[in-house]
Amino acid sequence: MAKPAVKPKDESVPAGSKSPAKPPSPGDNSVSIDQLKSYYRDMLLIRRFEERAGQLYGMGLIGGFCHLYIGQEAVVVGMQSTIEAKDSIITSYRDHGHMLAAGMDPKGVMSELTGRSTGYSKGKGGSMHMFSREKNFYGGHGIVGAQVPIGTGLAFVHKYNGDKNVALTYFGDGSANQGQVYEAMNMAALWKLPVVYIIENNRYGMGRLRPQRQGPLYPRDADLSLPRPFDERPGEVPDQGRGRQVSQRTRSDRPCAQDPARREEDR
Ligand SMILES: Cc1ncc(C[n+]2csc(CCOP(=O)(O)OP(=O)(O)O)c2C)c(N)n1
Ligand SMILES: [Mg+2]
Repeated sequence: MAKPAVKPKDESVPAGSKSPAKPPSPGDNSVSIDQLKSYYRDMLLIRRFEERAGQLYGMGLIGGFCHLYIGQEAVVVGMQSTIEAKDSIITSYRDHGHMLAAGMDPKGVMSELTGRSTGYSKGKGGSMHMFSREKNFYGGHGIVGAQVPIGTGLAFVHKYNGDKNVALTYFGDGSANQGQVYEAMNMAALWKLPVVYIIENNRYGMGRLRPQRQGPLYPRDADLSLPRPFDERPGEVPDQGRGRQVSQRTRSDRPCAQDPARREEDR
């Protein structure tokens, strides 16, 4: 098996553009071979990192929880490629891939997993509790859905400061029914906050298959007039153009147009 391409620690490299490939310009949905290769390398780094973390966990060298991101690599690499260095990122406890995609040092993440003082939280946080102000990565949250109001708060800060940055807020399909998720989304809609909510639908709530009858994962309430430009389905090839469109529209503080077809479908 190929050795993971561990990149040298370089905190000056911005999140989402750490790869050598030139980031695409706004409105340009084409993807070059170099970009595809760099996305593939980023996904492979996450996969190899997680395989190794799984091994170390099995050997008892990682204490506490260790939630792997195997199979979901394309979600975070795709979305990170649509944002800029100062944009904020926040996610759930399944966070190793997000940290690597944000440009955090794999050695720092692995050190944290194995409880070393050289880890991102000095070895005291473990898998679910790592942060990097330099990479604008705000965790790593073990309470299901807790990162959604916090991510919405990060978006409030961006709006308040007028810095034109966005907050990417990732959460799982098993969190989508939480009350705090809807409360946060309601405030985001009312205040037109620059937040992009990404539901990572792996069809599981941790280890339990989520019942299909749960219904749609996105807001169902007509009063919650959030823009909902697209929803990805498991196995669908991530479309960077659409991802970029969402990030850019959110950044420019112009809510996306409602999708009347989708609204009709919900009735
Ligand atoms: C508030 C709260 N309730 C319950 C739990 C227990 N719990 C841990 S993971 C999980 C399921 C989360 O599923 P999802 O958001 O889809 O994440 P996935 O594991 O699929 O990535 C639950 C209910 C928790 N951590 N926090
Ligand atoms: Mg899930």
